[in-house]
Amino acid sequence: MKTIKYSKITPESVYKNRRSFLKRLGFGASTLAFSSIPLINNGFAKDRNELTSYKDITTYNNYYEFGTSKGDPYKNSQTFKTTPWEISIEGEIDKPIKLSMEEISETFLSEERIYRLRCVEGWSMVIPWLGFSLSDLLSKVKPTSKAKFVEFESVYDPEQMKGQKYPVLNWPYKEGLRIDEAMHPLTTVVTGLYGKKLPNQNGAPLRIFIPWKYGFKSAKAIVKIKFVEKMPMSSWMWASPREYGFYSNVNPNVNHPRWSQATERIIGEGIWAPRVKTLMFNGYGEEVANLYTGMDLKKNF
Ligand SMILES: Nc1nc2c(c(=O)[nH]1)N[C@H]1C(S)=C(S)[C@@H](COP(=O)(O)O)O[C@H]1N2
Ligand SMILES: [Mo]
Repeated sequence: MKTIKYSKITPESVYKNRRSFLKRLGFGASTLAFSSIPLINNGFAKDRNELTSYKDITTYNNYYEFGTSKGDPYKNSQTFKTTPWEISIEGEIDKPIKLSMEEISETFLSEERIYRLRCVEGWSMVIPWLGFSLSDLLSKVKPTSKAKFVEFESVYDPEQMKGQKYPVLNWPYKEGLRIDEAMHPLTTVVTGLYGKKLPNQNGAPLRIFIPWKYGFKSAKAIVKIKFVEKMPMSSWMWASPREYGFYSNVNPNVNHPRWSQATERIIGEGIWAPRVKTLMFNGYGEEVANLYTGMDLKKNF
């Protein structure tokens, strides 16, 4: 299996760090290889936990700033400048701060995190990300009593990002989470993949990844994290509120108005491979279902 091959090329420091992270979450060392993805093989799929190839992860992308076709981000983002880069943390907090990418990499050690990405379009990949919990970063600031949500903002630079010259979305790309969702240990700041620095098309130098939500919640090339009182309006909610809600938890029981969400196609298996069943919360229910106790997830889609 590809995963075993990959573990051989993972730098030891990454693994050591991963182990300590898993300990903190209460996992034993024996669960190391797959602890972050649910071990589910629903019979007709070959192996839904197999890592997607580096090539597929880096050439089949959604990143509308660089075009709306899957191959566009790879083609059009190679010369995108990611240095210098600063992230501003602001809004309803005691002291707003700006952090350079260098400060972030020095302060927070990235570790390997294998998580499944499920796009709202009905395909999925399993990706060996490098990253750290967003809560590590957010716990450095003190939200005011008004703060209820966090809003993420991607970079706005139409000279470098030609897609921003077209009103396909309201630029800059924005997303949002409730504070408890943002503070959940699975919510990840991504800095790399396959043991390497993050490619531009995947959101360099820094993007968010929320394993139990549809891919579009995971904003790329982040420049701002803002604590706010009211539920933020994401770019996709602006574009089509009927189709894209604030929560966007992966949910096989709630269809997109134009298609079913019950199954998904695993990228890399070829177009004839059978689709596999989509799992509630993308398979991370044990970890995150308690965030939504008592909520009607059909209404709060
Ligand atoms: N800034 C920005 N972030 C974005 C997008 C985008 O168009 N712009 N697309 C989203 C969608 S729909 C998906 S599925 C994932 C894809 O991430 P990947 O290319 O790393 O697989 O990024 C999300 N983040
Ligand atoms: Mo997506």
